[in-house]
Amino acid sequence: MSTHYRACHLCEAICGLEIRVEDGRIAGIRGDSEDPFSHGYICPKATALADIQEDPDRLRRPLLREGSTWREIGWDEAFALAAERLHAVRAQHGADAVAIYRGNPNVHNWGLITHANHFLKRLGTRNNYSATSADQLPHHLVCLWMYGHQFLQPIPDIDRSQHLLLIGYNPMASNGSIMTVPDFRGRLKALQARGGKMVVIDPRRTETAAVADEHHFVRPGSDAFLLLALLQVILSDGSARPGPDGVALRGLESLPALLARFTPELAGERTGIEAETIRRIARDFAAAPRAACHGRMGVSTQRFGALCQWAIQVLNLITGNLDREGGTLLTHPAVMGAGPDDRQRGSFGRRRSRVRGYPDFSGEFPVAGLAEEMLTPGEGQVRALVTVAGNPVLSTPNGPRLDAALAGLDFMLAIDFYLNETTRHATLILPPTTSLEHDHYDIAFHRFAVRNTTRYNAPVLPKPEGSMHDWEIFAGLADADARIDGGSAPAVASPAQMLDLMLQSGPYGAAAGDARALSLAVLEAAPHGIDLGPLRPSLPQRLCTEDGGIDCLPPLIPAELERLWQEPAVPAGQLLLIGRRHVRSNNSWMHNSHRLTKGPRRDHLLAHPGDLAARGIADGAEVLLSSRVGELRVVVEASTDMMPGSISLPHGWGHDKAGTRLGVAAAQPGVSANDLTDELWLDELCGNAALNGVPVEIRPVPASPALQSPGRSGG
Ligand SMILES: Nc1nc2c(c(=O)[nH]1)N[C@H]1C(S)=C(S)[C@@H](COP(=O)(O)OP(=O)(O)OC[C@H]3O[C@@H](n4cnc5c(=O)[nH]c(N)nc54)[C@H](O)[C@@H]3O)O[C@H]1N2
Ligand SMILES: Nc1nc2c(c(=O)[nH]1)N[C@H]1C(S)=C(S)[C@@H](COP(=O)(O)OP(=O)(O)OC[C@H]3O[C@@H](n4cnc5c(=O)[nH]c(N)nc54)[C@H](O)[C@@H]3O)O[C@H]1N2
Ligand code: SF4
Ligand SMILES: [Mo]
Repeated sequence: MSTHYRACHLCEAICGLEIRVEDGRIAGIRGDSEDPFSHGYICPKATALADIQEDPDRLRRPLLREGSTWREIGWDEAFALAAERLHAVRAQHGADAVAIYRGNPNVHNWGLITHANHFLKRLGTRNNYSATSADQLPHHLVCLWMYGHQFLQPIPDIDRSQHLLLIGYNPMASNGSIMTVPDFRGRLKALQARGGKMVVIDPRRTETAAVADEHHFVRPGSDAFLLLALLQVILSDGSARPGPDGVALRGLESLPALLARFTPELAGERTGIEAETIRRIARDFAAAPRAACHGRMGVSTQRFGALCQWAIQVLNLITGNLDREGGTLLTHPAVMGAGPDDRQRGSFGRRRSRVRGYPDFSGEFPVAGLAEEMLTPGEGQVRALVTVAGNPVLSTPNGPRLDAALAGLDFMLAIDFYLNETTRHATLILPPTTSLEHDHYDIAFHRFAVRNTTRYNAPVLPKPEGSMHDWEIFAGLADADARIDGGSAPAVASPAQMLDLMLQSGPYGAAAGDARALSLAVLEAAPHGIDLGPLRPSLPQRLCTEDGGIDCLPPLIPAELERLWQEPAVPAGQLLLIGRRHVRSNNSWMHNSHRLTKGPRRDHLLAHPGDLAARGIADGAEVLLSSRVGELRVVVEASTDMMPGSISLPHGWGHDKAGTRLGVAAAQPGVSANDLTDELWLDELCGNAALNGVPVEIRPVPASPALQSPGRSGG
């Protein structure tokens, strides 16, 4: 028996794990009580790492599709075939005919971060897509505009804050987002014990709302009115104390006039929160000694997502909480910290997408436009796709349209260890090792953590014979691609070798004269991780704007304010669809784990009893749920935790697409919320998918002789 320490890579909380291995198999997983950041906290998903490891459905060898049958082939043959087919598409139709989609685990498995471009850049396509544009794109855009860098994201300093205002964010289920916060519950209890308070704004009384001091229902998609009213109250009260001191705050003086018309009365009509309550929320926030506002999926993926994220930054800034202990602060990670010296600042609108002219962000187009690039003929039409760790048929708006588009491609390559709703369209699937079979460093999420820590862990299990790590797959593909032109790809260092260099030359490395002199060897000797201290103020030094100040009023914001002003009110009786996450479910995968999927169903619709009664629908009935793009059958549960007019369905389910072999999930397939979300329902400013606030209708299933089981019945 052996014991291993390891950071969990499944979500953003990066909890420390203690993993016992017996006879080459995982015998137990529990929290690593010596992790200086998570202190032993874990959630139920961590133990399901054993299920991924053992899952007979997980692919172990390259899989080639011949018509409707699949056969395993060798790696060399697979690399050569992939390179050849992608080369042929480019030779005939040009580089842009190949598109790339990178899914969520790209930021959780470091070999994908360090090595993907070694191959993908060779494809030379401008058709890059990722989960970012169905997620946090507005955060990056606003930080690029205001602070000059997409990754300069101020993080709520929960451990020292006295007041948290959380909007469209459910860390009790998600364990945090753009705020790496292992044991949110424990940290919140400490905040409340020192007299602090948490206010939650959400159309559903969520698990987080249940432990809040105050929860207010908000009409889906209306948060921009609320946030602007909070700013308006604080500015007109004269209680603003903008900061940080010593930083030029460009454009701030224009805000009072621009925001004057966004009153609490208007916000009250639009949001459903009373004007007087809005005034009090604003005054409580402004008066709190140390406060932080954070908004996530609920406000990021809606039609005014970028405007909401801008308003949240301005709220923290005008109350003096930006770059202040207990407010919001930038992190100082051991590697890849954002600052004026790096090249990852980001860019916006340098190019336009071919079909609908959407702007790019940092070289990526909005994923809501991917299907139309495949379906619309003409020069530059996408004819091949490479997916890396993503399942966009279930994850992106109007999944069925993408599903149909994938079926018509000339070639698709998937780098993934499951045959699923998306990868079933591939000609070739290349499965990497599991995360426990390779070493791990969390490159992405130390950068967004509520405390500075660092942690490297060696592989828990040996690399099985004949398997490849993600990074080795990219190296193999790059080589095969180079060979077609008679060359060879440059040799690559391993992720660990790259990490060692980054650590040594980073802010805590010997090169910077730091006493800790971090290196790979130092981290290897400290498998529980190393604490680098609480977040600390760092402005204006870290700002990357041209004049070194903060742009409080980015050029496109006034037009956005006008767009919001013109936004018609939601018609009475209109139902609006919102999303939901559950602590035992992880995006579109891990539904093969019996340990996670057993128990009560979690893929059902939630609606207010009044909305059901008005339509003659009983609690527990099957209903038809429809939007502009589709219709599906689903079981509905009546819940007074829902705001009237809003209706909630989780995403990532819908495992009934033909040709996949998801064992356990097939018994409980669920339906996909993205059969109903709309590829034209976007944040028009940046093209981010508006997955929340989608207009939908429900009706009883008409009495019919041939009753089918729940599933997709349209789209
Ligand atoms: N309606 C609605 N839609 C949503 C959301 C919502 O809230 N509502 N949320 C959105 C958000 S925030 C996100 S991030 C996206 C997520 O959606 P996607 O980007 O599609 O990501 P996942 O659903 O996590 O799919 C992960 C895929 O990666 C594979 N995989 C897992 N680990 C590895 C690995 O180490 N290597 C490789 N090569 N493959 C691996 C899995 O088998 C699976 O196929 O969904 C978005 N879609
Ligand atoms: N267990 C688990 N954890 C996860 C994931 C998972 O799938 N499962 N996914 C991971 C990923 S990829 C991400 S991005 C993070 C996301 O982390 P969170 O942002 O915390 O995710 P959600 O649970 O989707 O929370 C969004 C909340 O917004 C609310 N909401 C919806 N529409 C509106 C609106 O118009 N206004 C307001 N104010 N609220 C609204 C919803 O009711 C919901 O409570 O979670 C990560 N962690
Ligand atoms: S909260 Fe996230 S990181 Fe922590 S154990 Fe659960 S899945 Fe892993
Ligand atoms: Mo996400």
